[in-house]
Amino acid sequence: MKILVLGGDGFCGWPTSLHLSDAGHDVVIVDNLSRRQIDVLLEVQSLTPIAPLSTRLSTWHKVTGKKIEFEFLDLASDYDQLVFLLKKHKPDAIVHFAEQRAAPYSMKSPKTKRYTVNNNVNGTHNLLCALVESGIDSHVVHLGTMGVYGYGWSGSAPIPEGYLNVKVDTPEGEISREILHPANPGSVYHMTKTLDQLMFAFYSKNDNVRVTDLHQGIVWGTQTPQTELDVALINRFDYDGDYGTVLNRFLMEAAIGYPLTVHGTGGQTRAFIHIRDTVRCIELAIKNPPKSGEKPTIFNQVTETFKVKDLAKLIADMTGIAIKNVPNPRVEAVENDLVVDNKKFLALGLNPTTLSQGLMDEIRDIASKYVDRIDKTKIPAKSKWRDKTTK
Ligand code: NAD
Ligand code: USQ
Repeated sequence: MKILVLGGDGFCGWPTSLHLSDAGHDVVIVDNLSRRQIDVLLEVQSLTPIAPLSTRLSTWHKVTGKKIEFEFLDLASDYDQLVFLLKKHKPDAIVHFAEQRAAPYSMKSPKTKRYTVNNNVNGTHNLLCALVESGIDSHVVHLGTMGVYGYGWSGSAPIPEGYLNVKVDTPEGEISREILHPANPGSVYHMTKTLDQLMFAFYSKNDNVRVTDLHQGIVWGTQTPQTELDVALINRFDYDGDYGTVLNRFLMEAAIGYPLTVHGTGGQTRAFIHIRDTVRCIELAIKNPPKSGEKPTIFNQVTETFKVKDLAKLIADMTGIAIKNVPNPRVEAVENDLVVDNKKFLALGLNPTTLSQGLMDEIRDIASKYVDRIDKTKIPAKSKWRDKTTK
């Protein structure tokens, strides 16, 4: 298949591009390299030494003989170029990762809030609009988030895969309906993902665009079999207070003996998936597209759920590192339970990597190896959800 990977230079996009290329697909990466630019602005760098994209691509060619093309394009603003690109490549599938994905960064300032909305909402809408204008019938596989649902407001009822069956009282009696699960975002970033899913619902209904929306949990780990083939193929690892996600931050902190930064009580339960499973799920989604005219297919792309404090305890027990409960910069529930239905990927053959299998390897092979690259001043999470002057 011909596959465009939008955001193919990023943490999930790079290993996915290699995985799909390795599986024999003809892959084209589309990216504006904004993630690398944000690192420059934040004066931080990936814990792992990531190579420039041209080096990544030439190394992949040298090591495997396979070619991945690159198109530099800003999805949120280069609309005419996008239409041209779709007509040129006529992709069978488009994997859409190209969004600003950090909740803390999205809450940092009015500027980053507006950037996140403009970038993410315009990017997704441009893609859908350009597909209709170009007449190209590609299957869009979008990376959404578990955070569109909120985290566990339905108590012990598992969060379904996208749609909820509800009963509606009418004068003629009760009727049953299937609706998109109510949106309950916890940050400006998560809000953009709830807007994405409305755009998908509209464009699939109105224009028969075929969409799969993957509501993914927090991705942990770094490497896949393909990124391990050469050091120039290494994946990025974000550890800073804006882009570092909780489990990878704890692994980095354990490697340098920095007390594990648990926000508040650590009673927040979240869903997780290893990067190796992310790339497999995306391939499974590409192989199982919805039919033209069908509503978007939604998968919950998660393999396990954990409370933050239990993750910290697990790593503290393994390494002897202390835990430090720091004031929570976010507005979020002090404690929540989270039960998630993930039957669809399991039914398609996903064999999940569990946390216990990879934690120590990750500390040894990645976090400890690159400790010299860590700037400790970048570890604290400083982006606050609410200004001190507001209630
Ligand atoms: P990332 O920031 O590492 O990668 C995103 C890539 O998209 C970057 O290479 C960036 O340069 C590019 N990009 C951003 N805006 C663009 C634009 N307007 N035009 C072209 N390229 C653009 O993020 P990631 O961790 O790889 O996440 C990828 C997707 O998966 C995101 O949409 C994110 O919301 C979703 N997701 C990530 C996680 C996670 O834990 N990392 C979990 C759930 C969902
Ligand atoms: N947390 C800590 N200590 C830390 C960092 C985070 O206790 O040092 C806590 C946070 O307060 C939060 C939880 O850990 O309760 C998760 O935070 P996170 O930064 O790991 O994850 P989040 O902000 O939810 O975002 C990440 C990705 C995002 C993706 C989302 C999936 O950055 O792109 O959409 O995970 S999900 O969480 O399932 O919505």
